Amino acid sequence: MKKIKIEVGGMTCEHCVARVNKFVKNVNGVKDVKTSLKENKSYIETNDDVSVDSIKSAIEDAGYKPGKYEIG
Ligand SMILES: [Cu+2]
Repeated sequence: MKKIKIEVGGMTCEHCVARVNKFVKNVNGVKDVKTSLKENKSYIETNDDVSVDSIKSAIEDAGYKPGKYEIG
């Protein structure tokens, strides 16, 4: 299990949060996603083989901007 914390730019309301959660959850191997509008961050739990790039792509596909991230 891996934990990824990543900044998400461009969210303005809870609909944005729901959209980010939906797109990130669709990535293979993602177990849980919690996104905070206040912090502009997503907290993601994944299988070990999930790459940060696949998470970034999902955020971009949702229409938002992935930023700095931490793994651990
Ligand atoms: Cu919104």
